[in-house]
Amino acid sequence: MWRNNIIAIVAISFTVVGALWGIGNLLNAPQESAGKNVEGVLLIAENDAFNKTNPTIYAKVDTPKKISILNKDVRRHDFIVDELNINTAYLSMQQSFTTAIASRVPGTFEYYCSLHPNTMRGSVVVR
Ligand SMILES: [Cu+2]
Repeated sequence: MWRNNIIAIVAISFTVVGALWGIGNLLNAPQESAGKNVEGVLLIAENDAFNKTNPTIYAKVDTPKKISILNKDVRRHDFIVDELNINTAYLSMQQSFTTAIASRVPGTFEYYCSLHPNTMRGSVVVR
């Protein structure tokens, strides 16, 4: 009798813990959509230019756009967009930094490398 009660309690405990664990997993279910459909841009800093031509980067209002900056030069570069609060800090050779362009307002925002602002400079257009 006593022994049967113990077994019953242990069985109930397992059931309760199992149920709680299951509910916890449901509540914390990973967001399937997160990370999907995120368009990305890769900017390579090389020979004192971004992607050779410092291309204009386009993004949509209220839609974060992933952007990675990779430094392939021996010398350091950074990537700054003051108005969008983007600043990679100095990247040394083969270093990269990934962030997002995000803006709630449309506009044209200047990007540049603070070490070579004359040759590494372009526009981010959010529309
Ligand atoms: Cu630079």
